[in-house]
Amino acid sequence: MTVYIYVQHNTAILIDKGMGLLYNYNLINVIFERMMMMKKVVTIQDISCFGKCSLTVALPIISAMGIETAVIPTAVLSTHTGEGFTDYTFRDLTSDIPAIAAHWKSMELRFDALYTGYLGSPEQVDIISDFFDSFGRRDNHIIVDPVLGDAGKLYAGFTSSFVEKMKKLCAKADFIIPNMTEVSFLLGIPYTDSYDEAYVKDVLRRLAGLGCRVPVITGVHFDSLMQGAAAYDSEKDEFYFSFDKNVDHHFHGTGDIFSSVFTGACALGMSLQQCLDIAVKFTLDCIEATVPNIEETWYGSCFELCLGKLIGYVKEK
Ligand code: PXL
Repeated sequence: MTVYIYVQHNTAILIDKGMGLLYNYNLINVIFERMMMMKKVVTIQDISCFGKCSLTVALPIISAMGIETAVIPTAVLSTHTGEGFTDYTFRDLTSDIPAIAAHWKSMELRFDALYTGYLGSPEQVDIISDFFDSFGRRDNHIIVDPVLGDAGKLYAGFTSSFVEKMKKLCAKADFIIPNMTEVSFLLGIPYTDSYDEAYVKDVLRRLAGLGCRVPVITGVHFDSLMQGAAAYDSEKDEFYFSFDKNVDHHFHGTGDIFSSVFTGACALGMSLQQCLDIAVKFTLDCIEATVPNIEETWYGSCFELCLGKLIGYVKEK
């Protein structure tokens, strides 16, 4: 029996040639549409068991955007390594990654976006680079958040050889999403918190020189009123900016929030400007939701309180 399915407007028509039957199934259409629309992302970063960053942020955020989210944990830590935590545990999962990749390859899994965050060791960066070669395609996106540091300093445990490896990984990415600290380490230039638009455009061009198609810088501000992100599409030679209200507080994990929303938006096929706008807006929502809880939630942001809004933003686009 051969069944042909035609999807037209809001209905699916099933035609069984042999029996000459013709069915019109609205319900099937709904399932069919959802299957066709459901995007798949794989995110590769650590699990900080407590501390609201990396996978515990990326997984709920990308899932809330209606995207199937596969994960490869790079390491398990008891907390993140940022300010306020000491004596954390660290279990390296580097040796698990090639076997996971081989299993997935045998199943011919395909992803609409490959998104990396915190990586635990230089060897791990090489393995992820191979993963990009295996799972990158002309029609999917490789997004690298080159997690290296903040406020002018490298995170605990990172060295200049790790920075060199990360630069090579950036060369394979369609999008990289550094903050200004990471920009300074990737380009080998002094960190500055005071700059103008010409400076941002210059460093964006130099980041594209690393080999990635679209560098995106987070936490960009030209005054104390507005904060946002800047991007450069090197193929089109066009710059993009998105700003919203600046809130004078800094919370750990907001870079992970931005990159996760950006990745989700990319996988959903939004334009670069839309990706920037939704990521900037949601990151601000999370910061504003955290301010009243600052005493209790000093180690991360209250993104959980904003997931409903994110679902709304996705529906609007
Ligand atoms: O948010 C970035 C991040 C992710 N994972 C771990 C970290 C950090 C930043 O400090 O320590 C383990």
